[in-house]
Amino acid sequence: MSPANILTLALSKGRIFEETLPLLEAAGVEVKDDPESSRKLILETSRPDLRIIIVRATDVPTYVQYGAADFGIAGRDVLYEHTASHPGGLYQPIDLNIARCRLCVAVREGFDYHAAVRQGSRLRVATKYIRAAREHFAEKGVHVDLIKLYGSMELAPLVGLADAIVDLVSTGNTLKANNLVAVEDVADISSRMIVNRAALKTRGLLLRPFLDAFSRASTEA
Ligand code: PRT
Ligand code: MG
Repeated sequence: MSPANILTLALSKGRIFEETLPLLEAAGVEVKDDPESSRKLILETSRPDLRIIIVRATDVPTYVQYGAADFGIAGRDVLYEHTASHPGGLYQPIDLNIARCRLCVAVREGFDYHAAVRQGSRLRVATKYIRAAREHFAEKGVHVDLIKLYGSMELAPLVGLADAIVDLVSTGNTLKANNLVAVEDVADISSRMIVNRAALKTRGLLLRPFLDAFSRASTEA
């Protein structure tokens, strides 16, 4: 548990941290360290009652669920996979509209995905997003064997590990650089504020002003 009179916010470094800074600023919070250059994992802020912990993007829901962080920010992609094994564990009050991208099916240029689907072929699909992929293909009635990967999904179709991948795309540059093309959308992705359910009850007074400020700042943006 984080100390009684201090709130702990869990963030991942990189795009989520960067896109959260303006929201923190709107809530009157300045962060004292830069996670890219500092090796610190606990960052102080200009507010004595708020600290930030830096964890892997996929670990943010875990820290919040167990109450080691009172609140956090995580992508809908990460939350969807997390809630597959922890249903109902997290309160997800606000879509912050940051770190936006699309979850897509992508294949090697020249692979006729739609023809393969029409013919009822069984496809091998590599992904980090097993739940989202399973539900997407089940809904479309496409037969797939899913292969779980933890990163660099773009490589899988190039070396014959899979026919297709389900991965996040923002600019599309990574797909293009690897001669891959997106052939189907699975979901629109943005990041959400998540809150520990017990913290909301016991520290609601401390939390509420931050939730309100983030909510206001994200709708204004
Ligand atoms: O990178 P690391 O392995 O440490 O962790 P992570 O990939 O889980 O975290 P991070 O910080 O990269 O992403 C955090 C969250 O940002 C994700 O959970 C998404 O909700 C969101 N997000 C938004 C993205 C992207 N855009 C995105 N483009 N996450 C990943 N990417 C990847 C994409 O898969 C591709 O491989 O970035 C690469 C470049 O994308 P293009 O299309 O711009 O070339
Ligand atoms: Mg990444």
